[in-house]
Amino acid sequence: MSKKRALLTGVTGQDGAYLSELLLEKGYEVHGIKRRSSLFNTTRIDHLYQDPHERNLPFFLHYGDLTDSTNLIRIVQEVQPDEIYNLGAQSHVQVSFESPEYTANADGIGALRLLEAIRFLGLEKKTKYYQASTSELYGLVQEVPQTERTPFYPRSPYGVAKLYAYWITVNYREAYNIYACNGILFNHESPLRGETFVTRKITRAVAKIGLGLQDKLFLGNLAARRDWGHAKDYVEAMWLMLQQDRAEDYVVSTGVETSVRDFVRLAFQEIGVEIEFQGEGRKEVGIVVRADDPDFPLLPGREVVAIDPRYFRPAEVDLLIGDNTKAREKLGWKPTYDLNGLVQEMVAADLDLFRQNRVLKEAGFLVKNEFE
Ligand code: NDP
Ligand code: GDR
Repeated sequence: MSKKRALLTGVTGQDGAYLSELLLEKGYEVHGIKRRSSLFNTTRIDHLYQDPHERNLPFFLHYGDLTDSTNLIRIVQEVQPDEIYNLGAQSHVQVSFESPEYTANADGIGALRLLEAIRFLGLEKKTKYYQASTSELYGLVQEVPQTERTPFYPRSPYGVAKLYAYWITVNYREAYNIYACNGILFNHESPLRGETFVTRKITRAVAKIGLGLQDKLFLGNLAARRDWGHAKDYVEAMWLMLQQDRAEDYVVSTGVETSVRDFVRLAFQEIGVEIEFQGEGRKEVGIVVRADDPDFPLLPGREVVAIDPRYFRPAEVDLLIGDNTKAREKLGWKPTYDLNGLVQEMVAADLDLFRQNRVLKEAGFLVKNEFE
């Protein structure tokens, strides 16, 4: 039997990298769409992509963009995928307030373009479609925990764009009988997480503060609560959704919520540092109480966390926590990482990264920008 063929948008992102690995392990031929960039943007997948002349993994990259219909149609026609995973997006909530129209185009209409490509090319019976939907659809809390039936109330241009993508996926399933699913994924993180999302920003800062490369970590809303899982677990759920008899939508979450403030505490604990938060509102600060590990000798009383109002959002999502009962029961999926395991892996990876950079710096080979 010939290999199953998958086409991924967002292949250069966090989830694209983990999902590519998973699909290659499962024997798929994997095709990814990457954007043209003036700098290399394939760091997360370089270990999978080899020189075409030496290739041994069935992993192929195509230039493209979710805002470009003709390009998407051509790639879908060439690849004739059994499965499309639409992971590409302007995925940063705060940035969506700065670039709302672009976010709507890529994140909302992008999904429509792919679904139309399936229909236009007559692939309705062949090609299954996964839409990267999000807990940001719930936005302003209507119900706790959130399930597949909880009403949506998005709170950002990103959330609103993803709401369109969610419903157009449902609509093409019902109107044209396309096997199309929404994975309503809650926040998922990893050492590959983009540096400006809050978890990675925290673990990078903890590593750099511990190694004496940064003074302080500036954050926005410390009270926000999220349900954080590991990306490696969540890409497994994406794949499972496309292997069922019927296309349906699923919440994927851990069912445990934690505040940003507690995530900071946990991350500092990984380097043996206990911190305490003092003060209120925009004056709140995180102070070192104790530092047990001689490798990270932070002085008690030192202020290592402070608030910078620029990181507050025009409209905030206060609390997200998902009920993953349906995914557990119907997909047989469950998370294998808990929050401690996730934080441990992320801090350890960032310590490795910045230790290497420190060695390079001391030897006079500073990698530019890596300390920024
Ligand atoms: P990332 O931000 O890490 O990756 C996004 C990917 O989309 C990158 O490959 C990026 O390319 C690509 N991309 C951005 N704009 C376009 C465009 N116009 N055309 C084509 N590709 C584009 O996101 P994640 O991997 O974390 O998330 C994957 C998907 O899941 C996203 O759709 C996100 O919105 C959604 N999601 C994520 C959750 C999470 O917690 N991680 C939770 C729920 C949903 P480049 O590398 O060139 O920037
Ligand atoms: P989110 O993730 O908005 O949930 O979207 P992010 O990590 O950006 O924010 C989580 C919460 O932390 C608060 N916060 C800060 N956030 C950032 N980025 N930087 C800060 O300095 C900071 N300080 C506090 C935020 O206000 C927020 O409440 C992510 C993305 O991956 C989306 O694509 C995805 O759909 C959702 O998760 C589920």
